[in-house]
Amino acid sequence: MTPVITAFESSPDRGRGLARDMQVRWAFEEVGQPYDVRLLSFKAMKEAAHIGMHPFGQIPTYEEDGLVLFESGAIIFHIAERHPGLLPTDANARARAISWMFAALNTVEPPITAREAAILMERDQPWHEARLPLVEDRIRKRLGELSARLGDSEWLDGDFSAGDILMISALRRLGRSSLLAENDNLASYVARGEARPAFQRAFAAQLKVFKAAAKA
Ligand code: GTB
Repeated sequence: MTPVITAFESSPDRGRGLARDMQVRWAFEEVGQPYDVRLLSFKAMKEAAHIGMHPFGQIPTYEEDGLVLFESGAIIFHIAERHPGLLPTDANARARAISWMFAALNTVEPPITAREAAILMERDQPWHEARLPLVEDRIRKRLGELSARLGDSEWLDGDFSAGDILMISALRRLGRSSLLAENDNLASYVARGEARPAFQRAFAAQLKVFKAAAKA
């Protein structure tokens, strides 16, 4: 069976490829695995049929031959385990690439999503003006550390891996903020990821969905 993932019927990111189906699409494209997409409205995401697949009523999910997965990191790990190309075969190098997957999700992305929440949901709070610079400093610290580790390397640890998909996806969430540009090598790293043909195909696919929804 062709794997099926879920995605927003009309993404609030307006086609910028920031919703988390994007990194799953990217992983599929990197390994050459065709996939289908089931689009969901916000209402459908909170209905029993979807909650049965995703306890938190979110996208993305993954379905294949009776297996249902949620959490983009777990889905990408599953794809990477099933197909060559996203995790090294050498056991130690593979373990290091998996560490980078966790680092992206658990260490680098949290302050970035906290900033998004501050901007999108906390703007009216009396403490917003004081909190935002604190959150941004936390991001700056992490990006400085990541930048120092990446140095002049092309990817995080040798060949491109699932760790790079997740790290670049986390950094892309900074959008047009100047935070990324403060570290030239991180801005170039993201640009290198975005230039990959697999990224381009994944981006075009999610943009097509957004444009179709906007027309309807
Ligand atoms: N930890 C989970 C994972 O990695 O899969 C998080 C999944 C998640 O946050 N899903 C979001 C969702 O379903 C969409 S991707 N939200 C609806 C809800 O919770 O009710 C996050 C996202 C949403 C919107 C933008 N944007 O507009 O730019 C970017 C990212």
